[in-house]
Amino acid sequence: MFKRILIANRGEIALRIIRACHEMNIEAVAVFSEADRGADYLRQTDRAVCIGSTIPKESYLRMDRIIAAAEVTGADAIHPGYGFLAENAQFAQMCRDCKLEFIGPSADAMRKLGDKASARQIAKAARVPTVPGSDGLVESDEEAVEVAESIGFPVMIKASAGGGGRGMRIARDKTDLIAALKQARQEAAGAFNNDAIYLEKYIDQPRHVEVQIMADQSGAVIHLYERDCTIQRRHQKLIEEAPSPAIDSRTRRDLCHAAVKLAKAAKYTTAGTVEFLVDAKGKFYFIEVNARIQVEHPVTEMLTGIDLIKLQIKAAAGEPLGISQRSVRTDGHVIECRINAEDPYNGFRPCAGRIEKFRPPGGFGVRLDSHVFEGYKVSPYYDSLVGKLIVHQPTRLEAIRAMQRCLREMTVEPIKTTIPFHLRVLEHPRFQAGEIDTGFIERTLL
Ligand code: MV4
Repeated sequence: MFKRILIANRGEIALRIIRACHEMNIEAVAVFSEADRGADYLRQTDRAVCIGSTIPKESYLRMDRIIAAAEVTGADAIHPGYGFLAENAQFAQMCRDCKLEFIGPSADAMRKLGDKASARQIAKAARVPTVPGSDGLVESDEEAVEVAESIGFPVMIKASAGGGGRGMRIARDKTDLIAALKQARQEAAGAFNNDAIYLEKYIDQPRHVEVQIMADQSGAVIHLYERDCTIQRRHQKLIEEAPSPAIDSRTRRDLCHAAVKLAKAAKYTTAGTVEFLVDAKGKFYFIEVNARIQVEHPVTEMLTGIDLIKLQIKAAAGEPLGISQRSVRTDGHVIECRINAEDPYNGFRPCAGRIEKFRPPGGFGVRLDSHVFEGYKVSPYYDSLVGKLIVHQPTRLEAIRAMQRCLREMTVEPIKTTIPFHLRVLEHPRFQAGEIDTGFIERTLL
């Protein structure tokens, strides 16, 4: 097992990883930017090293400084958390070249899955259902028209280097398609330095359901069931829950089995998430893989009673998972609300500033993953997450009620937060009935 892990991240996820390390008797080394100097969570670490100025490019994205910090502190592994360098295959390779274990999959698996057209082909070859579309990249306008006419309009043009909703465009007919292809290529070239694109049939009003997987280095892969992340705004998730209210037990079995098949085909190791779209009929289609631990991982932890960060570290250290698929059981229903420092009445504009009053909620089945406290200054330079509120109850209705109670109990002042918006979603009859799709927020509440 590792002796000392360097955490190449900040905020709530850094604290989450520090806690897991200490429970495993592993020392935790933090890196921090000038903006995070003096932050409370840094006091929980055994060492903390400043790696640069406030802007991410000069600190949390500086691979050279992070590796240097690991070397001078004698760390034997690096945990990237989510965001920043978590899905950077070059960084993963650099760590391993420096004899530092990167807590994540191999650089090779990351590259193959990070390229969406390539991930689609791996899925197809493994007989995992994919959205009907092009066989790999589309190389010309003629090919795009041919594919679109065979699958039928509307179609979605996606950047192969994109993901998470970046670099997508809908085309409703042939004229639309020609113009959209050009724009999509230009955008992709600008945003990702890669103009490769592929085509998919447009799925109308889908739900977003993802499967948590964990794989050790001997080829054993388990799934830890699904999370439903359909409640999003502009590709930012707001609420996640499990089990998904949208799928029956047969679909669940097939979905989870598909995710495991894909992970095996890609020789995936450690923690990952396989994303699917679920259409109005309940049919599912693979869309992409997230090669990291995700923000919403606590939903699965509460549902299964399994600490995913500890399991991820174990897998990265080359140990067997020690958990069989049969022993993964789910219990009740879990809902998570992301509490962001944003003004929901003003286009979700980020609201940085000092938290003067902070009262966390509590009670039965309540978990708050947060690094903030009274006196904490929310920085405008980083994502605006101030905490994740997770409730665990026997049924979905009880979970909704408990979440409403917690959101009313919680106080974060004077900065604006998404708390009142969450209350509006939770009280909506359509949300309560589980009748939602990815357009719900925009159509119903904005
Ligand atoms: C789609 C789609 C409809 N049809 N692909 C957006 C995020 C990225 N992971 C995939 N996304 C979508 N891909 C096809 N072929 C609709 C979306 C989509 C979406 C997906 C999940 C959650 C929220 C969404 C919001 C808008 C669009």
